[in-house]
Amino acid sequence: MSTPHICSREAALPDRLDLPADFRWGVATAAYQIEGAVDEDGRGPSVWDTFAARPGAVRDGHTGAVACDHYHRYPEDIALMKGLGLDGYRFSLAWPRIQPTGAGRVNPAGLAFYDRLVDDLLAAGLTPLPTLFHWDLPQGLETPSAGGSAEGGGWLDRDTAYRFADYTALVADRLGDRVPTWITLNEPFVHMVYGYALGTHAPGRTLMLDALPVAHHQLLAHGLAAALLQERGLEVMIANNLTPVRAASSSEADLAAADAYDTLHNRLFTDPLLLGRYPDLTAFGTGPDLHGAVRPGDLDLIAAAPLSGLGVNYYNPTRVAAPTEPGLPFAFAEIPDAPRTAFGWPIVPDGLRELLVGLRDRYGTALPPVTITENGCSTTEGLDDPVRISYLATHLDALAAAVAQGVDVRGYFTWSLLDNFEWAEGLFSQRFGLVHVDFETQRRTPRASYAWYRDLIAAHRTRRLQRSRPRPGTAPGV
Ligand code: IFM
Repeated sequence: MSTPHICSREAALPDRLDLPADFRWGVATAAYQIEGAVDEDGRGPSVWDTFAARPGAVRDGHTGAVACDHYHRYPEDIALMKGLGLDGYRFSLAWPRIQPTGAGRVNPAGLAFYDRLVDDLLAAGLTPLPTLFHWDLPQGLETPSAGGSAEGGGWLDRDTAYRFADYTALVADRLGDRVPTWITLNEPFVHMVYGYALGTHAPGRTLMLDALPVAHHQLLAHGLAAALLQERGLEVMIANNLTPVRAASSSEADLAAADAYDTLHNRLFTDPLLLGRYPDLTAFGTGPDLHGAVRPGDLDLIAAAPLSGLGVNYYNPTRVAAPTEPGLPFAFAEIPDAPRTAFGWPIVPDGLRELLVGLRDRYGTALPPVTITENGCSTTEGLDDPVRISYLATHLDALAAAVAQGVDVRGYFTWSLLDNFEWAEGLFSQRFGLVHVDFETQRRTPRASYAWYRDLIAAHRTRRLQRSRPRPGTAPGV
């Protein structure tokens, strides 16, 4: 006698193709990580040029001076994207290429580069999704010239938010006729922590909790820029690195530590954007004014411009325990039994579902549609990269599970198209690309994951067509 099936097809977990018909597929990159050409055509220096030149700041002394030479090779890179059959391409604009000192004078050659890029993307059938700031602040704003504000430079200085707004307006005026949706900032949490609290990224400040005003000034910049974009009829998103936070145990102390970390990593940015207020930051030694950075009206401005989408960059969950030493109100704990990427990051695909469902449960109707603006892994594999394929496949299954649980997710942009300059890790050690880059010759070679992603997109598109075709017997005249 055969065993009865206990799991019908209908009851099976959704798979990675069970995504809405209009779901958008893409890849993501960032200017300093791929462009190179840092001294060409009038580009000014960025804080990353300065930081990478410091002995010991970046592994093996690498810099982004050449990176993937995308500035010259972008037609080849667009052809690679076209080969994937993508809907869109998320990239960032280098502010110092457009305004060499971060204020005032505009560099026509810098704008012209992004003009060409946008035109060529559109010609290849790809929707451009630019990010206005992905960490390469013009050096001129970090070290203001005489007469500039002396609050500390960069994002410690409130004035940087207003300079960002000026830059946004001029770029939107140039490209807004062809670019419908804009991402203001990439990962303001990571930029604040690594750039200003710990000093492992540019500009290399080690302020610990005194870095908190950086969060507010970035959010203020977002709010000012969002208003300008919306005045021009453009859609606005912001991309942050978010993580589901797990307590190491159900003890009160561990739960409190997990709550504190969740507040710092996730709610510090998402609450003001979606709810118009900061979470309780007393565990971090400040009130809701973030060490005096918040001025009347700022929060209204930050929340005023409705987001057309929230960009979520997901890499892994974070496990947290009560601190064992004075200082921060949490300590990091290992995630047991998880496989790891080359970076050592735990691979936990279900963390993506957990994060998305958690966001929906926390913010309810205040949560705009979500797009996964980054997800991917670094591996030590060569051209054959089954670990990357499995990472992408399992994370997309988790995404489909979140959609099945009612979360409105509109797209997925994998990090990254190319191996690239991975910040403090330099060029060679953390390879995230669907396409391998030989940094000596700049030869690009698609990995197995490139073909896998291309086929997945094609399969989803076929399903899309099948779904949009009228069912037999229902079409008019049949
Ligand atoms: O390379 C980075 C990217 O710039 C921001 N998000 C995480 C990626 C991998 O570390």
